[in-house]
Amino acid sequence: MACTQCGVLVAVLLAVVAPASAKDYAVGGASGWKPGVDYTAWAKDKSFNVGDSLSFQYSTGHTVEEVSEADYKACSASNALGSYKEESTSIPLTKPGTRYFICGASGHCAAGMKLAITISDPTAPATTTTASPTARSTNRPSAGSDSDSDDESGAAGSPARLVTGLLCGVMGLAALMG
Ligand SMILES: [Cu+2]
Repeated sequence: MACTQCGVLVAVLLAVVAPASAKDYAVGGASGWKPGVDYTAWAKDKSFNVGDSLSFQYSTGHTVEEVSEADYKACSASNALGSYKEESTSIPLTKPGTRYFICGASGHCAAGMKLAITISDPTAPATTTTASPTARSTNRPSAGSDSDSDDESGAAGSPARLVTGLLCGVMGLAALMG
């Protein structure tokens, strides 16, 4: 079909749509940010990505201090990179790496109010390239199904294909009406 611009449009659309999958993690789940919660266990089964955010909910007397790894291990808030005490603190995860948070109230870090998370960048160039373009190489001269690759991507590309189809429809309409 004559839809040469669709590829570009889809790329733009996907780039716009992708951040919608960002997650906001309530630290500690229903427990919130308080002593006696195992935040290592809480974080264990979660994967934090750039674009997600952490939400700390706590009562007065507690704080959220972002600290270095060494200060995390030492439970020291005296060189905090960021300090929050609003009882509701949202931390946007803007770049990959490991970040450390503790409570600055005396003894609370030692009592468990410490959280370390590792943030990944899902858009990093890792496995995003498509499979090798050699699929149409020399063997099998008349297999019948090696015409142009319309049917090959199957389920893997279906959201993108759906968007493509929609766009093509809209553009077709526009063309008809113009
Ligand atoms: Cu505390």
